[in-house]
Amino acid sequence: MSLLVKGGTVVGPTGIRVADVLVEGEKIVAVLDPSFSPTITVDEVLDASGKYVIPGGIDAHTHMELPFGGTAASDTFDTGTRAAAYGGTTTIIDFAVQRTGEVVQDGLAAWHAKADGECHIDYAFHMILGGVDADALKAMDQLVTDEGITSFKLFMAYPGVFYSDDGQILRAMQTARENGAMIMMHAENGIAIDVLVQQALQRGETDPIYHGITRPAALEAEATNRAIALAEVAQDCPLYIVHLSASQALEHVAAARDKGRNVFAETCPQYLYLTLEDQLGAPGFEGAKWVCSTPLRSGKEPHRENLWRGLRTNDLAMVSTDHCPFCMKDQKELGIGDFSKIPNGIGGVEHRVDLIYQGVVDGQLSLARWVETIATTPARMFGMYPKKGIIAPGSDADIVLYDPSARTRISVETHHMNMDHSAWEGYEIAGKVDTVLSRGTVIVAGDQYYGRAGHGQFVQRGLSDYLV
Ligand code: DUC
Ligand code: ZN
Ligand code: ZN
Repeated sequence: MSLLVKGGTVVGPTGIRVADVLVEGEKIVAVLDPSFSPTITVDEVLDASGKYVIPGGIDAHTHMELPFGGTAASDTFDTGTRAAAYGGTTTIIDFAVQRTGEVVQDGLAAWHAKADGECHIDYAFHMILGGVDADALKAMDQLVTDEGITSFKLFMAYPGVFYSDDGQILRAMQTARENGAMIMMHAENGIAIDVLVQQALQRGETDPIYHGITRPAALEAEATNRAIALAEVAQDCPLYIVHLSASQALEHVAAARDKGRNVFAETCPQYLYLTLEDQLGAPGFEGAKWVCSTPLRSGKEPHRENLWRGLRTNDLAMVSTDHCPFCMKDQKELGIGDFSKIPNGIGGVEHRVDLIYQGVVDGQLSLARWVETIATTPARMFGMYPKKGIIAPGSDADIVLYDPSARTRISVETHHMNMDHSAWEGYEIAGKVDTVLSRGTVIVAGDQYYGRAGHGQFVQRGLSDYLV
């Protein structure tokens, strides 16, 4: 089966130009000057005139079906990857979990069992290490060598759940420095946060907004700085800070990068647009919709402006969602009367490509940087480039036709995630995902969905392109 994506504006790391994209089977085979195309015979032509032709989005931070906070994230691999496809994301990297006391490989096998045959788009895994011990350190080597899993998430937060102490973190970093893996860090000082949470509850401060107030920016910054120091001691082990939300944490990342360190960070759409006061502080229990960690930050401080600037300057490498959806009913409601029992997470896998495109419309990012932050850099950061993340001969034909003249209005009434609310209700985007191809197959065309569970394949990843 051959297909020509014709007349669109191809956006990528080598420039922005009108070009035709020739697809054979699952691969891109040529990016052609339009004057060549009339000589080519194909089975199907997709008219892309007036549209941007971009590599399919890569969301490098999702939590489908994650058991967490006394419940489980409400999107399955089936519903979550279908929603992602609608939103122009054609690859996710989800977090497989090793719980404390569990064999790492067993945790991985459990995640494969959840995802196998269920995904509408391609998928890969990072591994959460919930118990760093001698066996887990050995398992890191095995996962890098044999399983295509080259990044490991550790938590400085959540004592008693996923928490690693500094000694465990250092050992994992030393192992990663040897085998080339990336250490991903949830950087919040969870021991201090737990004290603040207990004190708040004793004062009767139980509303959702206290989730944010008890996780101050200073404790994200402190943990970020500590992680950077530990990585330095581990011979500059590659370190990637996840869901960075606070300016003060960004300053530590920027300072380390200025010194040439192997330090990277992502942020998420929620931290670029939403605030502690407006969302987490919504009346009654409403704010529970936006309980996530790291938390939304105060709109009275310049966090959002600084995060957009960080994306421009590459101190923030990319944007992921930390998609971890919970319904209000029976899930977020677990925390009525006690914010610390609200399951942490926001669902957004469907909206990342649009929300960051709105940054282009608002003058925050260039068109090229949009594509870098949502597709190309995630592919390079996590060892999938150039299979993914670029429109180029030899790459998978994961292609999005994006229509800058159409609009998207986000609502629970129209989204495809398995959630009973939207964290983005009423948001309007001046652009729209028009057509989505996954490995050469059209899975979204306008409002029509042609994808299927089981189309998505597991991607074995290599080491990061950014390793020194
Ligand atoms: N933060 C969240 O908000 N949800 C899942 C895990 C995490 O670190
Ligand atoms: Zn986290
Ligand atoms: Zn997460």
